[in-house]
Amino acid sequence: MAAINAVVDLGKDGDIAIVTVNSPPVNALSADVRDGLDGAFKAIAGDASVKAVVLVCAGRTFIAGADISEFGKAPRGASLHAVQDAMESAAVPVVAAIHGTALGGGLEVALCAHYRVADARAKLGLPEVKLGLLPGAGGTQRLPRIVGAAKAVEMVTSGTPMAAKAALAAGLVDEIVDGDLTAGAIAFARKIVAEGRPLKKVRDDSSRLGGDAASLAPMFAEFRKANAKKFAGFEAPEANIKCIEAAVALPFEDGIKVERSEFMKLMGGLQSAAQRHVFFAERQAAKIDGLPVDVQPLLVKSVGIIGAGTMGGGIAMNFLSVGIPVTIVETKQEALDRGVAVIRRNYENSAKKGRFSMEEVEARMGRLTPTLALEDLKDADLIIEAVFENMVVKKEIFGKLDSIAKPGAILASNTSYLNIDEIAASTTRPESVVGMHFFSPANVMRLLEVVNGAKTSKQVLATAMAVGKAIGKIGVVSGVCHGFIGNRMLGARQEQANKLILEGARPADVDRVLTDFGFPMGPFQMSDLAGLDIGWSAETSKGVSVRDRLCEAGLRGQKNGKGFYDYDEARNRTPSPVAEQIILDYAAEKGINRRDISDEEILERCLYPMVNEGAKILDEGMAQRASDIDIVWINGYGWPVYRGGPMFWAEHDAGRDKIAAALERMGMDVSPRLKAGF
Ligand code: 3H9
Repeated sequence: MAAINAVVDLGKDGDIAIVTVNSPPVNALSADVRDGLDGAFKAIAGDASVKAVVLVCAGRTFIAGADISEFGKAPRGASLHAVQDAMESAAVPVVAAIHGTALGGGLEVALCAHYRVADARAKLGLPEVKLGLLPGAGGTQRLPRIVGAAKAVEMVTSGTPMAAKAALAAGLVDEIVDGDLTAGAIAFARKIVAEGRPLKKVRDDSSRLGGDAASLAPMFAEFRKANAKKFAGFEAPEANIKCIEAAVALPFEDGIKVERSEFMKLMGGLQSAAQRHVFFAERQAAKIDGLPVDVQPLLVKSVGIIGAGTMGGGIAMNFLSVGIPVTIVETKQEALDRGVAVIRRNYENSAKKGRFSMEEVEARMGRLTPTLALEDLKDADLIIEAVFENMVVKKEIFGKLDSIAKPGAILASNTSYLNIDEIAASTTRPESVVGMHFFSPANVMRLLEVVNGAKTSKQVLATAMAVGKAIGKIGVVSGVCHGFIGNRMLGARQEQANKLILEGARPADVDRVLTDFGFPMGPFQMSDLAGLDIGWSAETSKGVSVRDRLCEAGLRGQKNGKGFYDYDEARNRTPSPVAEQIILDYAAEKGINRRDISDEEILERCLYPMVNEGAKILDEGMAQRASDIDIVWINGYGWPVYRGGPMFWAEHDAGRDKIAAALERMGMDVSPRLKAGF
């Protein structure tokens, strides 16, 4: 085997040339890879003894796409299009041998091979939409020519890959290889040479598109309508659809021009920059600053959960679903039974929707041990306390756990506000105590704030992050402060929202401005959903806030159909006149002169203080990096991903200086970072 360069080799097996890409971690199409492929195909073109070519990748995957880290930088190396042309116009058949994930530019390269074979576990897809992009290397024109326009439009707008078996059925791969992929691909190449099969160019065959522009117009119209809500706010899905329409309506070369122009528009836009930022930020969040390389996470083979309420049950499901047994503890049999029943019902509902079988429901439930005895947690590797937010209760539980849990067990609290260090101090092993703050519904929401106490050991912190990953969460490390990263910033937003409705904005105005911005719901819709009476009690209520007054008047939010909004049986909402009057009366009592408040002011007052709080969180070292804050807000609070998170938005859209100036005008204490940079 001869090296073309550091990342591409060219070898031969008799008269079959083998081009191997070896560019860890994911064989992305960096300048070096493109140069290597360019060199390899040039060498092959000059070698008359070659009868066919196999393109294969070393390591864990076939080419996983263009190298995203090169985007936005000056172009370097061979162009991808030149490499694709060289493959497609090769004089001998080219076979792409796919394992792992052939994604984006990777699949687009494979689509320029004349044939494709795949490992049975391989996946093939065009996920560019998730980066605010579209496949810019012919994918929107070639994919529909194989799988049809209807399937292609679904694939490019969802970014969801196709499994090898489905790809075989759709004609996207020609054969599935059992056993060694390279050997299988070589055998396949020999077979097509022996059979004298043609050099199939995907671009030349439009017979599988599924119709012409006129006959497919209703399909596109229907697709847009069905997905309007899902795509709202995003630019990339529509651009992807347009390109598939072009594949149907135009000759290949003209379709490519449409693709190119739409790609360049997206690539130069803020949404793609934001979504690419999020891609890297998500991976960065997993890294713990200053973690010594020799620190290995502990093994977690069994979990104990205290509290079988909504949070405890949701948390338990995460573990049961990935095969980890859970012992769940409650104080009363009735509450325990109710919690277990909710878990079962959730699983059964998923099974009814076809997500998995009823046997799987039983397998998951079989891993759950309900108990009333805290002592039953003595063998658990990880214990997560998920009782209500009360420091006295939590300290008591941790004190007891200290004498029950085995040495080395991790003691975690799901608290969303309280001081982990104070909780840890009720044990003799604060190094084993950590915060694991799940978001509701805990079996669905991807965010996990991992709270690093003053005495939490590095190994325990690393284990909590690793456990999060194992159950499919995105862990973000937070320091100990009131509300940690997410709720602390939420508090800054809520404070302004509460003031705005007294000063003249209506709750529905505040909610509309934030949903127009891209949040799935506004602060008052959120309060209604959570329940206005969380943390409120009739006995202690002093009527000193709008919330107190609403609760005193019997408004509890969605749970009783009355809150800032009235809800009908289908949960449709209309602004509540009762709430409105309570707000007006309260404002009058406080002597507040109500005035018209613009949408712009609502947006600025809700979001700028949040950014400021984020900057303070960085000042205090409570978050490891600004991008972690973005990940918290995108995954825990519905910040629109195409706006990159609050810190990205401040930096690249709203402008840090503008925010700082506005906050000064509001008389707020401004973090110096807002001027200096995050
Ligand atoms: C595209 O192709 C555009 C074209 O249409 C046209 C152009 C003209 N580039 O996720 P992991 C890094 S757009 C650069 O933890 P996994 C990643 O940052 C692209 N780097 O592994 C991480 O680095 P680090 C379309 C990349 O096993 C490391 O690799 N393709 C790229 O859980 C490991 O990643 C995509 O959107 C990349 N393309 O998952 C696919 N991909 O270790 C994006 C990964 O320093 N990639 N890295 O943190 C993925 O979906 C997953 O990485 C993959 C592996 C499924 C492949």
